[in-house]
Amino acid sequence: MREGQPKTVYLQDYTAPSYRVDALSLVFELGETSTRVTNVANYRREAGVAANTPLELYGEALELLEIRLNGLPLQAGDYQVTDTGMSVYNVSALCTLEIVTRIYPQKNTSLEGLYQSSGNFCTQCEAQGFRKITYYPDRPDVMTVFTTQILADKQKYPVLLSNGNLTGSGELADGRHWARWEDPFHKPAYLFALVAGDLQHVEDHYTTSSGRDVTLRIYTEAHNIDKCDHAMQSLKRAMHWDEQRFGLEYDLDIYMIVAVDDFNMGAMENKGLNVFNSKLVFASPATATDMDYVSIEAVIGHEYFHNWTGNRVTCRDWFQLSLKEGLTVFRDQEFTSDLHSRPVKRIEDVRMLRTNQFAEDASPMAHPIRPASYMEINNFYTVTVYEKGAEVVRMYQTLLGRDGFRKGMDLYFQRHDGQAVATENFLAAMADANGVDLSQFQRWYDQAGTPQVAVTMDYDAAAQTCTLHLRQSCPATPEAAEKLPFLIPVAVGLLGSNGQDLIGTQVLRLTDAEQSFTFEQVAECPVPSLLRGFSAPVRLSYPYTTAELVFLMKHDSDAFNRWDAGQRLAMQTILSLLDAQQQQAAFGLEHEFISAYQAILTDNTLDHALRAEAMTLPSEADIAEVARPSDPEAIHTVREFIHATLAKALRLDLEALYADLHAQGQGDYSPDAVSIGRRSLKNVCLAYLGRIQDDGIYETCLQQYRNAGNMTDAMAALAVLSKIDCPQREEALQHFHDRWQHDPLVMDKWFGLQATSSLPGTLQQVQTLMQHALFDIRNPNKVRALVGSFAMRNPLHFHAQDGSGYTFLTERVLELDAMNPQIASRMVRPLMNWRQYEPTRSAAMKAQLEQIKAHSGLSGDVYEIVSKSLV
Ligand code: B3K
Ligand code: ZN
Repeated sequence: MREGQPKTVYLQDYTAPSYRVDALSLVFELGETSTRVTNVANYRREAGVAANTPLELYGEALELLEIRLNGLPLQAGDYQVTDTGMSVYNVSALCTLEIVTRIYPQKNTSLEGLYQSSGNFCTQCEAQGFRKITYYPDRPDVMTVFTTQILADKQKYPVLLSNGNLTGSGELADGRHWARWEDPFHKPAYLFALVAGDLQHVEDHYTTSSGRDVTLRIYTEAHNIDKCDHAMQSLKRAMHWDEQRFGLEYDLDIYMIVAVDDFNMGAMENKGLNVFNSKLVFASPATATDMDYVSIEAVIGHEYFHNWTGNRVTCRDWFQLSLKEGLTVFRDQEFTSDLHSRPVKRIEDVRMLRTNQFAEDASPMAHPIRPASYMEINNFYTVTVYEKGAEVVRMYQTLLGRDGFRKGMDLYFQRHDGQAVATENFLAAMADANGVDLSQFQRWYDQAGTPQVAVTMDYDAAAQTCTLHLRQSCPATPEAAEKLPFLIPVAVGLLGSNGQDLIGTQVLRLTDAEQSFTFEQVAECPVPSLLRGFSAPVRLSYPYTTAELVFLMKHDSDAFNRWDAGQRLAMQTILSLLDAQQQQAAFGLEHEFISAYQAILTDNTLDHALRAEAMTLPSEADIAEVARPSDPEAIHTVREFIHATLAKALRLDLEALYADLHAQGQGDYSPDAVSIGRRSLKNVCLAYLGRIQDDGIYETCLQQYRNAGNMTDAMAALAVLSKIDCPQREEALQHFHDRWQHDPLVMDKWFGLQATSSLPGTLQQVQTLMQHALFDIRNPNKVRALVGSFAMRNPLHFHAQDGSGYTFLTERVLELDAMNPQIASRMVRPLMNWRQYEPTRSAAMKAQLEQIKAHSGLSGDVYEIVSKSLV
C-alpha cells in the first residue's frame, strides 16, 4: 500500500507561471560517488503578479548544500523545502538565485534525471526528470537559454556533451577537464541533456536548403562504431524530407545523437543532443532485421522532426503532450510512407492502432488524446496520445487536403515559434489558415473511446441512386458516459460489378449521430468500399457477405481496403469457428475462404509486401478484442487451426513461392522496400509451412537459418523453429546463443523468441532465462525482451488457466517497481483488461491487481494503473 495517495493533477487547474527565467547557468562536477550541481538562474516576476508571490521550484531527492539570493545566503525563514520542491519568499521582481545540490547518479536505477549507463553519464528529463537534477521551475511553459559547464575526470570521461554549441573547454590540474555548452534557443528543462563518457563518434555533414553546414555526429562506445551508418543516412534523409515536405530547416550548427544501452523508452529529442536507446541506432545486415532498419529510420526521423514540433513550438503543460507527440508521429509516418510503400506503412500503423490503442480505449485506462487529469504523467506516454493522436492529425489532412494541411502548419509556426502552446492553438491554425470552422473537431481531443460507425446501404434501381446510412456512437469511458457526435471523415468508394470505381473516392463528413448520403447516377447496385485508407480511427461495421469481401479483396482500388476486406473475412471466419468450438460442433474452413487465400498467394501481379500483409491473419490479441469474453487458449487453437489448414491445402503453392523468392533473394543485403517485401512474403510462406508436421520442412528452416546472409532471414527461420518441438529447434537456438552472446542487442531477440513460444513449459523457460548470465533486470531492453514479450506477446501462456503467468508478472512488477517505476508501470498493463476475459481468468487477474495495490511502498506510477484498473 502507498503512504498516502499520489496527487491527481487537473488540466482545469492550469495557471501561468508567476516567474520566468531570463537565463540559466548550470555547472556539473561529475564524481565517482556523487555529483555537485550549481544552478544560477535569473528570475523575473511576470507583470501583474503580486510582489509577495513566492517563487516555486520543483526538486526531488536532492541534497541542498548552498542557497544564495542575489549573492547573499538565504536565512531559514526565507525559503521552505518539501519532498517535492521549494518555495522561496520575499524575492524581488528581478533576482538571481544560486543553488548548489548534490545528487547520486551512480545509484539512480530509475533512469530518469542524471544516471549512468555502461559507466557513462547521461540524462533523461522528459517529462519531469530535471527536478531530480536541481531545483527549478520544471514545467514546459518556463523556457530559457541554458549554459552548461561540465567538469569530469578526463581519462574516464573524455567526451563531455550538452545542448547547443561548444563555447569553451580546457584542462584542470587535478586530471579533470571541462567543457562549456551554450544553447541559444529558449527551451523548457525537459529538453536539457548532458552526456559524459568514453565514447567514439562518426561524423558527417548536411547542407541545409538555405546553404548552412551542419555537423552531424553519432556517439557510441567504441565496439559499436561500425553499426552507425544506417542511422546517419536516416538522419540525412529526415533532414532533407522535412525541408521538402514542410519547409523546415535545422537551426543549430551541430546535431548529436548518443546511443545508450539503458534507456526507458526508444529515444529522446533533447535540443541538439538526442539520446537514443542503442536498439534504435545500431544496424548491420548480420545483426538487425528489416524491421529494425525501418524502425531506426522512423525513430531517427521522429526525434529529428521534434526539433520543430516539440522544441521550437513546445507544450504549455503536459496535458498537451499529443500536441507534439501526435503531430510528430504523423510526421514520421509520412516520412516512412514517402520513402517506402505508403499502403504497407498504413496497414502496419492501423494494425498496431487496432491491436493496442483500441484495447487501451476499451480499458479502465482509456483517456482522451488530451487527458483531463493524471497522477503520474509518465503513464500517459500511451498509444492513445501518440498513435491515436497521429490519427487525429491525419484527419485534418484528410479534411483539408495536403495543401490545406500545409497552410495550417505554416500558420502554426508563424504564430507560435518559440512558444509553449495548447492543442487549441493547433486546431485554430488549421481552421484559420483554411477559413473553415473546425469547432466540432475539438471533441477528438476531449472525448475518449473508439467511435463506432454502423453503415447500411440502399440502392434504388429505378432512380439509379445509392444511399449510405451512417450511424455513429461511442462507448462510455471513465471520463464520460455520454459522448457528443464526432466530426468523422469517412472516405468511401462504390464498386461496380467489374470492380471499377463508380464515384472515385469521396470524403463524407459525418457530423451527426445519424446521417445519410445519396449518390446519383449509380447505374448498378454497387459494393461499398468504406473508410478507405482508414480515414478515421473508428470501428466501422457493414453487413458484408463473404462473397462481397472476396470481391473487395480482389478489386478495391484502395490497397488498404483490399487488405482490410481480407481481415474482415478472416475475423468473421475466426468468430464462427470460436462459436463452433464452444458448441463442440464440427470444425472446418469453407472452400471460398481457402481459395481467397490461394488467389492472393498465386497472384504474381500483386506487390510482395502487400501479399505478405494479406496472408497475415489478425493476431491473437486482435481476436481477443472482438471475441468477448475472451478465452486465449480457444483463440490460439482456432488461429492455429486456420494456419495449419491453409498450409496443408496450399502447400504446393507455398513451397513454390518460397523457393522462387528464396532464389531471387541471394544477392547482397539491402533494406529497400522491394527487398524487404520479398523477404517478408518468403518468410510468411515459411511460417505457414512450419505449421505442417514434416521433418523436411524443419530442415528447410534450419538451412535457411544456417545459410542466412542477414538477420531477417535468420530470425524468421528461428522464429518458426522456436514454436516447434524438434531437434532443429535446439540446434538453432544453441547456435544463435553461441554466435551472439557477445552482443546484448542481438541476445534480446533470443530472449524474446523463447518468451513468445507456444510450446509447453514456456513459463519455466522464461524463469530459467531470468537466471541467465546475460539477463539483467536493471536493463529495460532485457526486461521488455523477456518479461514484456511473455506478458504482451504470448497470450496463450501468459493467460494459462492456472494463473501461473499472472503470478509471475506480479512478482516481476513488484521487483521492478523498487528500482524503476516507469518500467514496472509498463509491465503491469497486461493485467489491466481483466474484465474482458472469461470468469476464471478474469478473477485471477483481478486478484493480482489487488495484491499489487496492497503492496507497501508502491510507486505512484504503478499505483495509478492498478487503482484505475480496479475502479
Ligand atoms: N519524447 C520522448 C518520450 C519521453 C518519455 C518520458 N517518459 C520520446 C519521443 O516521443 O520522441
Ligand atoms: Zn516523440
